[in-house]
Amino acid sequence: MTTSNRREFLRVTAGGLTLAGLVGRASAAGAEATIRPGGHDVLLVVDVQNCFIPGGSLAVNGGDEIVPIINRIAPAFRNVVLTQDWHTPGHVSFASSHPGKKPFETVQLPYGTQVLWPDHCVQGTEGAALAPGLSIPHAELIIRKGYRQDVDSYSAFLEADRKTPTGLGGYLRERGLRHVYLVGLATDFCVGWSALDARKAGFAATVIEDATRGIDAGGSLAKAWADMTGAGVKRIKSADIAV
Ligand code: VGL
Ligand code: ZN
Repeated sequence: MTTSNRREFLRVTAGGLTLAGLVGRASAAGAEATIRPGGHDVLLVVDVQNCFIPGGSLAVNGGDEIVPIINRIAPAFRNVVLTQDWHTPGHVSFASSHPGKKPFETVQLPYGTQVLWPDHCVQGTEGAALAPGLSIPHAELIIRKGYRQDVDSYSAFLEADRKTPTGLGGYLRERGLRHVYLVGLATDFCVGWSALDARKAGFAATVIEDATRGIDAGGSLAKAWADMTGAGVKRIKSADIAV
């Protein structure tokens, strides 16, 4: 290293330290947003529907609180896909379709154990509509799921028989979208299952934690986070996204 090179090196290093100090202060104040979504990233907004917010038939606590958070970060994503839970009347996942059964009990179906729910998100009803105030005009696709009478679908990728694709995986792949950022309802069902299936299908997956809320039936929320962490799903906060 020549003397002038060394002087330049020291100057840059000193500058770097000053910058690091500033960044450190910003992050101590909680103001550091490090993630800038790009052309291979997609925001997947799961089931932000009337049924799942307070006042709805399968209300998730605080479900309405995520709407302004999602509205704030959505413009940072060039690509946004929404999902809608979209059941037939008398759907197999409804407790009302199983005489003697109550919501949150289970039944055995040909594809395995099914949790039974209050009637919710019936096709074309007000309950199935997107939550009021959700504002993502540039969203490109709405994937509907759970529309077959005898099969539920928590996941946006694969129905509950675990073999029928919704088409979302193919759509994302064809469009070169590789990293799925998930928000919406509910953390421990549709968001969690979608994140796990995204990983299984070879996508990177990140849940934006404060833009989700859980149902938490019988420890399901802790289990969902453990399963997601084990599968390599990342967990961030909305403040980490540069908007
Ligand atoms: C959901 C239960 C039943 C969800 C949908 O969106 O998480 N949960 N149907
Ligand atoms: Zn459902």
